[in-house]
Order: sequence, then C-alpha cells, then structure tokens
Amino acid sequence: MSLQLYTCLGSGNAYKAELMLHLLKLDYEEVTVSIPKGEHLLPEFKALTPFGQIPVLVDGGRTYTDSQAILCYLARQYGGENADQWLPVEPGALAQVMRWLSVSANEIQNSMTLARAIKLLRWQRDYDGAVARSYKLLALMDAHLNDRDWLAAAHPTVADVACYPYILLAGEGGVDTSHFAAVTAWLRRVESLPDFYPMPRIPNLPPVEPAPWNRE
Ligand SMILES: N[C@@H](CCC(=O)N[C@@H](CS)C(=O)NCC(=O)O)C(=O)O
Repeated sequence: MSLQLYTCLGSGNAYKAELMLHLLKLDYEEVTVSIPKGEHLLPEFKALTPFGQIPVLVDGGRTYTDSQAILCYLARQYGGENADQWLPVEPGALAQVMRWLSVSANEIQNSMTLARAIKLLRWQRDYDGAVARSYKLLALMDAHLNDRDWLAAAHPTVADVACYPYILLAGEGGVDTSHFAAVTAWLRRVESLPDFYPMPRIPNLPPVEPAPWNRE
C-alpha cells in the first residue's frame, strides 16, 4: 500500500481526508499544493484531476477525487472490521450517511465554508446570505443532535468526519457556533475519537468579528 494525499494548508476538504487517514491509522505521504500560488492550476495537477481541486488521493496508481468520495473509499477499503461502522452498506443505514455527506458537500459548503472564503480569501460573494444560511443550518443540526451523539448512526461514521471540519472552522468566517450546545458537544465528541488528528491551522489569521447569530 502506498497512499499519497494532495493537500493545501487551510483546506477543510483536504483535512476531511487527513482526519480519516489518521482515524484508520494509515500511513500516507502528504503532497502540498498551494492554491494561493495557483499550483492547483498547473498542467501536472490538472492531469491528476481536471477539476483542479484539493484533495486528491492516489492509492497504488489509482486516483480518487472529492473529499466525500475519498472518505467512502478509505472507509470501505481500509476500515477492516470497522468498515461497516464507518460506512454501512445496508440500504437504510447507507441512506442516512449519504444524507449527511450531501449536507457536507452542499449546505455546509454554501454557508460556513463560503462565509470563511469571503473573509479569508476575499471572495466577492453575498456574506450576509452565507451567514444566514450558516445559522439556519446550525439550528437544524443542533436540533438533530439534541437527542443523539452522532449525525447518521448510533456511532461515528464518515458523515461526522465530512461535516466536522467546516463547522469547526466556522469562526474564521465570523459564524459563532457557541450558541449551539448540541453542535458544540458533537464537535468535542469527534475530537475525543481514538487517533483524532487536529487540523493544521493557518497561523496568524486576522481576527474576524462574529456575525450576530440571529441576523437574517
Ligand atoms: N467537492 C470537492 C470540493 C473541493 C474544493 O472545493 N477544494 C478547494 C480547496 S478546499 C479547491 O481545490 N479549490 C480550488 C478550485 O476549486 O479551483 C470536495 O469535497 O473535495
């Protein structure tokens, strides 16, 4: 086995894959691609993935792209006796996990991830809209987690790994998660998993004023 993960410092999507690799106790080589320097647009990276996006996992000559897809691949390929825990294949249980993988790729990406990109990367997009969607989603997740420990099952799954990074990073976009007690408890629960790997954070980020949580 020889695993290579293409990452970029600050990428929550890359961190999803890194966290899963650690939770599964897998060795891997990290290849850093600097998005600020435009290295993701170079022909050699585009040859790996025409989408030009981080993360990319290479395993024995095969290439896997999209953080959610990489989590699924790692869980089933390397989850061993816990593969069915991380990513069940029983249709009903699988649908529950897929539901939250979709939230990670859509609702989270278009709310907290976007608010953070507007603040950190100066994306010219509607900040108030991204903040409003963030708080709406946090309220939904808080209600969902109120009477359960994990998003998609009675135990952790790839859904928790997929949703964790950008909820953790919400503050960098001015979204304050501290009002959401069940979400906050779930973040700490993820962090207490055996072999949890904390996200390498961008040093010296300028502080971002928290947006009021009830703004619409
Ligand atoms: N759906 C993809 C999105 C990946 C993504 O947007 N990656 C960002 C870094 S966090 C990126 O590579 N951006 C550069 C670009 O899209 O040009 C995934 O979940 O992996």
